[in-house]
Amino acid sequence: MNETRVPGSRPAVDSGRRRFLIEIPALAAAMAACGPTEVAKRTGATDTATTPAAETTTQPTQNADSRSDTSLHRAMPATSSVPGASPAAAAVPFHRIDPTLPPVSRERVTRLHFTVKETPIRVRDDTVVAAWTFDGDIPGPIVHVRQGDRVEFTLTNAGSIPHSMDFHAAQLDPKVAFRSVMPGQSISYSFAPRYAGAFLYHCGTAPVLMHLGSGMFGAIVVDPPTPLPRAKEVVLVESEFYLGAPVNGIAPFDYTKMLATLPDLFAFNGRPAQYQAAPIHVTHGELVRFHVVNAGPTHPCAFHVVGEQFDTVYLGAPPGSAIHGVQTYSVPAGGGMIFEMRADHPGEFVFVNHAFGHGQKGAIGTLVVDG
Ligand SMILES: [Cu+2]
Repeated sequence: MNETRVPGSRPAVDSGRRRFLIEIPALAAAMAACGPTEVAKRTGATDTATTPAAETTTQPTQNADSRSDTSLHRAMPATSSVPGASPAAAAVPFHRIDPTLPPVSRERVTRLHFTVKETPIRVRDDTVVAAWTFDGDIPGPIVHVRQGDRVEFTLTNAGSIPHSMDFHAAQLDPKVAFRSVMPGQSISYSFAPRYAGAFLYHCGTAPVLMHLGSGMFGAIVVDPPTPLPRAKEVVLVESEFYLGAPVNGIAPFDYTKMLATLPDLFAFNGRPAQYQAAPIHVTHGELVRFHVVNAGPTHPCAFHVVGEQFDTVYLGAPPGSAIHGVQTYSVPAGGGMIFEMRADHPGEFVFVNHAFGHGQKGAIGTLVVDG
């Protein structure tokens, strides 16, 4: 923003949807909190957050992004939307999300540039949602790096309201690195993961429940310095859907329902039951490693494979924190764990959130062990 005003007050000049949004006190406060220049000045050189875009605000430092400021909640839009020209719901195609963990780069520096896109996404044959996304999909791209390697990250906000990025694999001042970025603006920061594991990333703009619950999340997998044994590695990001009545065939995410914490649907990788329709295949005898990240935003994921046991579950950074001979283990909302099993019996094995009301709503899939 390049104007100075008190959070919650009306801007001197604005128009269209932007004006409508900014007249909502919550959004005005959130947008006012996005002036990073003063924040960066105050925080010194302890992190690498920078602001490529020129912003000249003299707004007093705030961070609506990471505080539980309930006053911000009252005037938030109650549902997500996808402003601007968007395809008709019927024209939005379905695609399965490939759960395969991409190979880790040989480079010691990983450069990521994500773009926020507010866009309709077909999550089932009969359901198109008004999603807020990283790079246009739910979940965002799978990131795979090594412990200690540097991640240089840039977020560009091509959406209509402020958004941000909170990497759970990073240890940074959230007021700086995870602050909101205005529409049309970018933010950059870097970090070197201290621990290996399967971590969540998500938008941290207030109210986080609304942004996380509207599709703004993904997984970053951090390998330990000594790689784990070779395996078929898949990433499953569980999430919940709280949907309002469709408008022109597109169902918005519903904040009131998010607060009520009774989801309409669950999913692994953004599509309810997609791996029942198109299972994940592994080879007989193969070690299978599930990186299970729970985006929530609210419920745990009691991860279980019917007819199998986990030889190892890494509760924290592998190879430490391992427990063995596990039937089910809950991944908390905002957490990630690594589950290993040996595919030593051919057949079809259902993996599920064993909180079965949640499994029944879509947190379920099939692992086929080809004989
Ligand atoms: Cu957001």
